[in-house]
Amino acid sequence: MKMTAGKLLSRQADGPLTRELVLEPGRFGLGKVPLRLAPDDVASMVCGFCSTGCALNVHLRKGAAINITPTTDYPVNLGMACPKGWEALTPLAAADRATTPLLRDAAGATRAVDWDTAMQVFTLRLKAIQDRHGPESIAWLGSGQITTEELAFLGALGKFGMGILHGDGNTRQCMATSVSAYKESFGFDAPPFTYRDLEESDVLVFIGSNLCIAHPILWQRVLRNPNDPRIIVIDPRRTETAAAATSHYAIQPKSDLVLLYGLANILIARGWIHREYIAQHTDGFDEFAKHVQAFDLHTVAAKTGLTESQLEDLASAIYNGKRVSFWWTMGVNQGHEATRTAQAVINLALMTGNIGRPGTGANSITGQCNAMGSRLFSNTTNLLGGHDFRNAAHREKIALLLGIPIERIASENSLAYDQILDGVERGKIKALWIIGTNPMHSWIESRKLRDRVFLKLDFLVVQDMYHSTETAREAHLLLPAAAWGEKEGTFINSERRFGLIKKVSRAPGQALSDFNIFRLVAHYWGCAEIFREWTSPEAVFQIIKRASRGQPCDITGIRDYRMIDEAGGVQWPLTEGASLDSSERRLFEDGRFYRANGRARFVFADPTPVPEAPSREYPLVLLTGRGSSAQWHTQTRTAKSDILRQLYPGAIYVEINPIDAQEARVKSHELVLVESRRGAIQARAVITGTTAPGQIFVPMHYAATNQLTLSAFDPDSRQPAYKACAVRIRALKGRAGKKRGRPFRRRSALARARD
Ligand SMILES: Nc1nc2c(c(=O)[nH]1)N[C@H]1C(S)=C(S)[C@@H](COP(=O)(O)OP(=O)(O)OC[C@H]3O[C@@H](n4cnc5c(=O)[nH]c(N)nc54)[C@H](O)[C@@H]3O)O[C@H]1N2
Ligand SMILES: Nc1nc2c(c(=O)[nH]1)N[C@H]1C(S)=C(S)[C@@H](COP(=O)(O)OP(=O)(O)OC[C@H]3O[C@@H](n4cnc5c(=O)[nH]c(N)nc54)[C@H](O)[C@@H]3O)O[C@H]1N2
Ligand code: SF4
Ligand SMILES: [Mo]
Repeated sequence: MKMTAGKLLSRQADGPLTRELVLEPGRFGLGKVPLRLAPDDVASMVCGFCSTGCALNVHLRKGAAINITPTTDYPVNLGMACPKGWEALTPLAAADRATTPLLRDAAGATRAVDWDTAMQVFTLRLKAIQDRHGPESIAWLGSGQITTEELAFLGALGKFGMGILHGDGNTRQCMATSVSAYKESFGFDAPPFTYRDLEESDVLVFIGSNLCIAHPILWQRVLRNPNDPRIIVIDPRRTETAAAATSHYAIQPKSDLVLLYGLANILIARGWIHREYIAQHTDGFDEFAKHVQAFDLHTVAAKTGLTESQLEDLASAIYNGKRVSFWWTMGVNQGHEATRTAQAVINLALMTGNIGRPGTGANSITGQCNAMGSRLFSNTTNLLGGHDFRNAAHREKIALLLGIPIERIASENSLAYDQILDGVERGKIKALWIIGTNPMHSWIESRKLRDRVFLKLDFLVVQDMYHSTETAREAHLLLPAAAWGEKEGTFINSERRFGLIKKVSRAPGQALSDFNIFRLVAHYWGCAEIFREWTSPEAVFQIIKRASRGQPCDITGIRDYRMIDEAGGVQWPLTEGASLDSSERRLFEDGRFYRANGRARFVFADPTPVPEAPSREYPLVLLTGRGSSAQWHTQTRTAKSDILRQLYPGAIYVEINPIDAQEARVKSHELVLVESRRGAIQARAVITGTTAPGQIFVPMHYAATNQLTLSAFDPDSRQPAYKACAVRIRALKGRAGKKRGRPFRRRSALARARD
């Protein structure tokens, strides 16, 4: 149902408004922060796309940002940048920037309104819903692409100021699995590595990571490795990374857990393990060793599609390496048993003593520029600074620190993203506030989201830099946000490094930084008192510091923004008084983990069946993921650059193996119908050996892709399993454009393997 101004008023009339609004618009002049840089300055700041966290020099002329070059003396990228970084200024100037708040009117059309009207509508509507249906009736979805200070503000405002119980973010789509895995295994969400480890290993194992495309500058770091390293890629597809590796193990999709247990079994059986390390620093090894005995060579080969000798090679590469590092990304995190799979990677590193030394580690590479900020400071999956909502002492600590009554801090965790959407579908959650994410495109099984979830909402607020995104177009109220380059704050990259972003450009029209929007909301909601100290991003950074004290992510030793700027970023932890003696630091060098007894834990479970195995009717496995280094997610930003647009196919395409293409009578560049039980889409055929027979690949950057995917989640992390569901293909044109192709019937290798 679309909300209209008319409906809004009638809802206000029939919904009791028990609280009074605080309206002092005249007094609340936010103004625009003046540029602090000199008109012809060069400002170095971290990139706003991926979690690599490269530093870019933005060149100003007469106060206008005109060009970008990569920063040469930054420890992350050493003068390199990928196409997105070079083109980072272009999306700011796009014609579809949201420049004023937009409110949907009675006819369903939107009209521009001023901030006062927008904030009145926002507050009245949400308070009316909350008063009538209780604190569980509104929720927010945030983003790993806004600053740490903005995430902390949103989390504190939502939970402590507005009394919202449920808030989550797009980090759930991406990193929830690593968070759960690290928490259980290490006692804290702590990726242990520093990027230098990429250069110091002699064996690098990449599991479900297409580093060349998704983290191109990290791949450059691998190429700088002077040890002639053995690079191993475990991925069903022969990706750019797999093709460049020493060896590629093309496993059957979602057979990773079996593979990793099988490798553990070989290593244990041959005594290729580090007994001393296991005894001194870990718990649960004996049970684990017993558990993996069932994963014998024969069974593992049959389930993974690898040969027994490939398995033995892989195990001996791990054994023979002096410094073995394991790296994983979405091929692991986005699966139905993802947390256990990530932990199986961790187990391999622990049992071989490959952790806490240069060139080693069980290393999850994160995704978005500030996924790490979201993981620790967004007050969603954990209480500010990696604390626990369910722990009374933690609640007391944070209440004291923020000067709020402890009753304002819920003693329960928030619902996860998918549970929030379920709540909407069941009519329990009536309003959503979506900030810096585009779920209409990126969420799994998007038809369901459109037809069964969003339709149920009484009120949808979207806060985005563009008015044109798939999600913004559904909004009852759109709040125009300033973007990267138009505001300041910090991002935390994959190796735990705080980096700075700066304001080098003015936001268009009335757009405000997310930070200032949150300040406005606090004011109009009537809870600005709690946020007296939250006057600027840097003031909030000081609050975050205090919240981190005594935690593994303690950053009380980072003085201020200037220190981050001058040091080339600072990795957590840095405790008060500690000196920053190295620009690249890794965790666990002393073998002490964050669990109460200081030991890491072997966590494991039995493998479970995939939620939707290929069948006669839908014989192929659909893989999805990143398509090129020039495309970013739902393409709201990268599609705005003429230069980037030349670097990838403009229309949706599907990669099909030649054998499957022949069987379905599909020719190169022809249109293909790709169908799952959820939907059917058309895509251009790219016939390639990259995907194995029985599998197809469709990039996630085109909105149609998620019409095919199936709502299935890892039970521990509740991260969506984007990477495997059953589909079929059909040629839309026959050979000479006359006949329709016959439906594709061959049994996939996976289906056969599961028999
Ligand atoms: N250019 C570009 N870079 C990006 C992004 C972007 O949109 N564009 N997004 C960023 C974000 S948020 C993220 S999370 C990262 C993602 O970075 P990656 O995880 O590296 O990227 P994906 O392509 O999603 O998935 C990686 C690989 O997993 C493989 N895979 C699929 N199923 C399985 C399986 O069952 N087992 C194994 N072992 N592998 C499997 C896929 O074939 C794919 O090659 O990239 C970040 N970097
Ligand atoms: N099929 C399939 N689906 C996937 C994946 C997959 O591998 N396969 N990967 C998943 C993963 S890992 C991820 S991380 C998600 C990403 O999914 P999304 O988060 O939906 O993707 P983005 O396009 O990055 O969306 C960010 C939004 O924020 C806006 N924005 C940018 N900067 C700002 C800002 O400073 N403030 C505000 N308010 N808005 C801003 C952008 O315009 C855009 O609309 O997609 C997931 N979806
Ligand atoms: S690799 Fe990532 S951080 Fe570096 S320039 Fe490219 S998108 Fe930006
Ligand atoms: Mo992601």
